[in-house]
Amino acid sequence: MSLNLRDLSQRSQGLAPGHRACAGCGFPTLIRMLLATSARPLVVVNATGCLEVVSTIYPYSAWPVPWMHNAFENAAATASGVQAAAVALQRRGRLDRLPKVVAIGGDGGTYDIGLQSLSGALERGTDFLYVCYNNEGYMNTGIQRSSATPQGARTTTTPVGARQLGKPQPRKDMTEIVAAHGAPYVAQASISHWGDLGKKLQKALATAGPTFLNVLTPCQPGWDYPPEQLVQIAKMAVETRYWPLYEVDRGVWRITYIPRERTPLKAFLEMQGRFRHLLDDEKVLAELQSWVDAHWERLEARARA
Ligand SMILES: Cc1ncc(C[n+]2csc(CCOP(=O)(O)OP(=O)(O)O)c2C)c(N)n1
Repeated sequence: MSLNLRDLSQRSQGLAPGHRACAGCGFPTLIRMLLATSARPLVVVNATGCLEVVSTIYPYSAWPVPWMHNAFENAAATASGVQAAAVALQRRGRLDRLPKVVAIGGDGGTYDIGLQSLSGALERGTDFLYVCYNNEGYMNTGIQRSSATPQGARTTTTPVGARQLGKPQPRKDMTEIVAAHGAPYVAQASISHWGDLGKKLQKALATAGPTFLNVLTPCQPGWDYPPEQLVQIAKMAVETRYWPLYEVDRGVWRITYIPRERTPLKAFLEMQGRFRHLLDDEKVLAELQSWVDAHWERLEARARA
């Protein structure tokens, strides 16, 4: 299936208009791309979080495909059960085409609470795609920190004051953790780079076995930016190398977009209120920059190997 803008714009929008995501929210773009790029029927399993809440306010649903809500901690386990059921139904002649099962969770549901069930499904080799829509916090319950929240960010549980400048710890590297399970296709993407995201979705959907996509989807109230700057912020995350775009395809690491210039991390931080308290602190800025540089160098080394 081709991936050009004209074709995409003529395809069904997928997610119905009238979902209740905030203005300036990142994940509706991701969900539309997922639904537009899939060549096979999908069954979606959705962990608790903003996406589930805003797209399925009873008795309405914005989803054009079979969709199941499940508890926070077991999206991947539920997906494994749905996948096994689909195979059994097909074996009995009650299903013509095997659907692709897609589990979707926020970073809280993926990095923290759902990690054990995700790890189990990866280890069992379940044939499914897991998509983490990563807004770097527990946004649905009022902006608490998650292990995906970057160091220095202000959240309600990592406040800014005399004793602490936002979150003390750096974010967990979930993409590497999944890659370490040996899943056949693992990638990091951003809603700002739609072509790259679309290709990764297509690859992940077409690969047998467990596949994983970690997609940066900014959150307007949590990150505190003007809604119309959604795409520019996601783009700046990539340009500053804060959010590298890469894939691990059957163990081969490849950076899929290399920014032409070394844009300082500050350019990403200053677009958002959650980092406002850091902008005059040269020492903290240098620390955060060196964390980004070290991560990028490690990624480059893996891609060269
Ligand atoms: C086991 C469990 N713990 C806590 C909650 C309360 N809860 C509902 S949504 C949510 C935050 C979800 O965060 P994330 O997965 O990052 O998704 P987002 O809200 O950012 O979309 C929490 C803590 C819950 N439903 N179940």
